[in-house]
Amino acid sequence: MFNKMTKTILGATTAVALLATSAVAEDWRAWNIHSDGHPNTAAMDLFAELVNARTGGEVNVEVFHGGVLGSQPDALEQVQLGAIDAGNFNLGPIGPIVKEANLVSLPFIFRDVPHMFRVLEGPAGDTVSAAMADAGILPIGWFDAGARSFYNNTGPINSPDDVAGMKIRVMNNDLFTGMVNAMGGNGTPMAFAEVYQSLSTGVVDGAENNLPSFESVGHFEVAGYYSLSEHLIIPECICVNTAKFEALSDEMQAAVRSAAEDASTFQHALWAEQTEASRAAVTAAGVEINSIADKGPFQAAMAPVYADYIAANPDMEALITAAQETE
Ligand code: GTR
Repeated sequence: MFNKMTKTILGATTAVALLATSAVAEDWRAWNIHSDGHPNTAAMDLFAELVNARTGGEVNVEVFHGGVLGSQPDALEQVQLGAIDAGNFNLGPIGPIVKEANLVSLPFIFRDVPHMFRVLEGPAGDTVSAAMADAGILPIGWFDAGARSFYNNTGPINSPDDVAGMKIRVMNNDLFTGMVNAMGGNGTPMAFAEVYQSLSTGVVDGAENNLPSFESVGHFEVAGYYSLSEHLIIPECICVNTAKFEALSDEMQAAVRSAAEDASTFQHALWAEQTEASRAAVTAAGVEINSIADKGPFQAAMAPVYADYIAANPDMEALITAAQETE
């Protein structure tokens, strides 16, 4: 399926590539935390291929997979500085840099993934995108990252009480630490690359992520219980250093944007497939996946997280209401 979709998309690029002018070529280094076999890696490879083809070689993207260019918070700083040009980023770690991005990192703010995309494509999403662009991190495509759920090596989680007392790794954002702490757990920010080791040595009892990431980096080998709390539905972006993007001609900007859009469409299809494949793979490996009949107590436990957040960021309240009221 990869090949067929890739060929169709590449077939449509020839005409656009002819638009390319003969300006000096530039090389963009792009960050990706994932390795081979993860949908975002295939989508970032397609993005690079399409940019190179559609700009007629005026922009050459090289993607560095596996997080070799650094941790996600460091890489984001590098994008702001222009030392890294682009990448596939999760909006979770963008929240500490761009306040508006925190809208999508509030636990249970979205009803499901389609709701999240409707918000992102509406006025609230425009506000988030504009704030990111102002901070130097311009989103030009949106990836599906499903929903994040808790996993651990002690037993199934069915209520917030089951999280109490557990040390849970979270991404770097105070909202996530607050989320786990509000259930009586101990939210522990840590780089993604350190989670496997920390789970296996008992430095943390659990973590939280979507099924494809839970599988792709082997966390299922060291955490046998995956509980479908689906507490965070955070999108990811293809983001570019704003100044670099704006320095391109209109034609080149359109070519890069269309590459990001097509790579995102491709990613969404792969994501749906991979989520099911990962579910099957981890189950076959002996992981116990449990659904949670009543998520109400988890949502109720988030009341202080929202209250504290809005008290500290009163200007975010309108955006939060707009997202919640989006049909
Ligand atoms: C993954 C996401 C990564 C990274 C990671 C994490 O699902 O794609 O960008 O944020 O989670 O937990 O750090």
